Amino acid sequence: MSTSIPQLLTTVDSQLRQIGEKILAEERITPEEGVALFEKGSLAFLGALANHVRERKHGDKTYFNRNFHIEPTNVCVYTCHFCSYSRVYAHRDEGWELSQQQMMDIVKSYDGKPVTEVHIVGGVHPKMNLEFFAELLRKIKEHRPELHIKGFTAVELDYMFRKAKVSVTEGMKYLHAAGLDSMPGGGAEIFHPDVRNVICADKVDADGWLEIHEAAHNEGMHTNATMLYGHVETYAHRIDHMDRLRTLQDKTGGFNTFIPLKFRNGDNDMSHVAETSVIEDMKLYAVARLYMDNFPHIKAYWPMLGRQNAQLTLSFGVNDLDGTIDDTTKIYSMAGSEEQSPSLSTAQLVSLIKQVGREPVERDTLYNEVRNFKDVDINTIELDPSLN
Ligand code: V47
Ligand code: SF4
Repeated sequence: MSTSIPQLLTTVDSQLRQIGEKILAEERITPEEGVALFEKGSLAFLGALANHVRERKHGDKTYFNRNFHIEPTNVCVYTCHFCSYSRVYAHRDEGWELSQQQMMDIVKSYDGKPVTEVHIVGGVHPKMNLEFFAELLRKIKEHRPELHIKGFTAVELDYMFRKAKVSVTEGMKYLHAAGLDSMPGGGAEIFHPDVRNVICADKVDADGWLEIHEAAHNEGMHTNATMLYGHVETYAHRIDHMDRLRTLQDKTGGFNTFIPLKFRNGDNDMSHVAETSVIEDMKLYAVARLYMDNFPHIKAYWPMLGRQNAQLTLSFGVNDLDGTIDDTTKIYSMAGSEEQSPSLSTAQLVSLIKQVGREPVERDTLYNEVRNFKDVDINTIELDPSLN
């Protein structure tokens, strides 16, 4: 693919050509150039460049992990208009609230199974406080010390810390000591206040979100970052969002993965907003790969995109397909995502990756390689009992 890029550069206008040359020379592109890529870059142009960067960083390697989700509650004090999942506290009888025992039962149901990570994320319930979650973390670690706990968006933590009247640094140290290993990237949405004030005015703002991730990085923890795209934001808002993340990453180096999340319009206050096309989605992944030069990984979340589109992203800069999530993940199925009951066996995920000529690698949360499936035959893989 990379040998054809110089030829491709002769077919585009001078600004795109200069951007392309910078990318080939491993130079950083500016916010203006990022916007120009969205405005003028064709799918073929963006895809070729993003794939070049992806292969420069990772070759054909495509990571996934074996994880499961716990969603403690969908009761939430906030009112994000894009959210199909939450129930306000007054209507909490329509939602769910898991006890510590119920959550430990979920953890125990994976005993003996080769999962490496539990991902804990949910709504912001006014009664599930810092102490409640610290206790849960301790119990999980006591039961299964080697299980990596990736938990709580900056939105959940901001509320927990403020309610407990602790500083962000104190709160983060406390949860880290209780067993929290890393943080997922949710709650970022679009940072720019012109958009944030329209779609999710009442939760933590951009500076608060970034402060919490910085505190986690200062504690030596890694975190992810998301961007909810494809609703009322402009290209400039997307680049502004990515730029704030790129700037923090320059300072801390604590982000592992950038995860663009496609807005799904099922059953929420923004159902009148049309969803983006697959072409727009692929362009977004490609620009993300090109702009976020200091983020090691770009992840596509397959339960949201569907399996075939997730395969397609692997040619547009993506090198990670998340994990073999089981069907407790409701935030997307409730918003009308492709996968109503998202669950893939390891064999199925490996096959998806191999079908598009990439090299499946099981990783742990910190991208240490657990197993490389390069030489595994996909015709016999379903027969391997360890991969179900
Ligand atoms: O912040 C909510 C998004 C996020 C909708 O770090 C929606 O590994 C689309 O952040 N359409 C939470 N998206 C989930 C999240 C996540 C997911 C997978 C992996 C990781 C990780 C993090 O879900 C929210 C919000 O941006 N979301 N509603 C919707 N209608
Ligand atoms: Fe609550 Fe998160 Fe839904 Fe916003 S996106 S309403 S914070 S559950």
